[in-house]
Amino acid sequence: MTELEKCMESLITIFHHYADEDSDGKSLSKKEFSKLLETELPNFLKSQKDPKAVEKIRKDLDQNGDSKVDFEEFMSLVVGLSMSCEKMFVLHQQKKCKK
Ligand SMILES: [Ca+2]
Ligand SMILES: [Ca+2]
Repeated sequence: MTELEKCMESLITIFHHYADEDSDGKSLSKKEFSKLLETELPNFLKSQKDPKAVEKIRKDLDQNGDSKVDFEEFMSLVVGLSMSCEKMFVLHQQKKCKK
């Protein structure tokens, strides 16, 4: 498999690892979502100073308002975070070049 294919597989595996904990394997309940964030994105959570950050993020992601996060909604978190990371990466590269 290529690197990109591996990344996509990881996203799916990680989502289901947490989503399958209760009887509804298609989406992350509040509990499953908090656990996923705490375990898989600890650095991102540390950067959020608001203690209700997880709750806020979940509400923002929940497009269809069923208070669960499905794969599509989870992907918008991954995409959003990846885009901010990419900006940091580019800034970092530019700094390196100037030296
Ligand atoms: Ca679930
Ligand atoms: Ca939802």
